[in-house]
Amino acid sequence: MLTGTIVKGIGGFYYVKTAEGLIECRARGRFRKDGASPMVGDVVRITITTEDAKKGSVDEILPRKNAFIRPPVANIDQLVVTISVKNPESSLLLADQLTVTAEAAGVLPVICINKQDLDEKRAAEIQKIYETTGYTVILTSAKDETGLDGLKAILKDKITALAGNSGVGKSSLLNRLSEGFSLETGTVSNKTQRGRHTTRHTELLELPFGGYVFDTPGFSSYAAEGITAAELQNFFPEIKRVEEPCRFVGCAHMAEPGCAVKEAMEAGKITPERYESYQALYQELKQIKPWEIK
Ligand SMILES: Nc1nc2c(ncn2[C@@H]2O[C@H](COP(=O)(O)OP(=O)(O)OP(=O)(O)O)[C@@H](O)[C@H]2O)c(=O)[nH]1
Ligand SMILES: [Mg+2]
Ligand SMILES: [Zn+2]
Repeated sequence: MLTGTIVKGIGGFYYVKTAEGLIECRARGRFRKDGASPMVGDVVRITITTEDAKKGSVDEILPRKNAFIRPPVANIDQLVVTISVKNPESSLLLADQLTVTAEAAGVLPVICINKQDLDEKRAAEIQKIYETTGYTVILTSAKDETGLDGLKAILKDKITALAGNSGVGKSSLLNRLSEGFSLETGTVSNKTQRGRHTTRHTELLELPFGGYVFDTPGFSSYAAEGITAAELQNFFPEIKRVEEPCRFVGCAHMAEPGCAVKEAMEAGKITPERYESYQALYQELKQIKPWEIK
């Protein structure tokens, strides 16, 4: 029996990196029945099934540290939330769906503002918005190769997933980090200002300077999974830091009178953009019935 890590999964095949090399595996039937199918990032036990020792079967998934549906990854140390300054237009709501998803799983988000070359001023504005969260914020340009040392320092010796909507430049950034990477990159449509969903499958890559990184496909939404509207405030660090109590116990910080969170926003401790994301996500989570929460 061999142990390894799933680095890619395509069409029912899982590519498992082991001490004996890369083995193409099928999952055993019972995974499908249990509903716990293997994910990229899973540490698994496999059995070799062919004489040339190139193929095998996944027999067991070892306990996960964490697992996400969007992006579809398991066992990460941190999530790099990638935002583009423009082309495609920066979607802070999408970014905040990701920071909340990470926080809810106990994973630290890092904010990467890419395509800095396209609009320095807007890049600085987005940087300011995220500085109030306390998260590490970096500015990059995969085109001009700026900010890459900062990105490397964040990725070094950790297991990181790069996430963000299609076209923000996740694969382009990774291609700049190693001579050995040749990830496919796409274009952004001039007409719709959308990426083309170039990366179709999550892939786990080994960094030449230590650590591992997942390139993931971009999605148009990252619905925060498995949390309730009432819990949402715990996943906005700048809201959690508000010490003054609201007038009403159990205040949802939506539009109640005497809301300390609203006051903190007016005092500049929370940005209007993040507060807006909180409110939009709260509304969204409120629609979910309790029995729909996993
Ligand atoms: N100007 C500029 N263009 C960039 C930068 N980074 C990426 N691009 C361009 O943006 C487009 C999309 O880049 P990708 O790396 O494919 O984006 P992605 O996030 O991997 O997208 P998906 O795989 O579809 O999720 C390509 O045309 C890149 O050349 C940057 O820093 N500046
Ligand atoms: Mg990509
Ligand atoms: Zn309140």
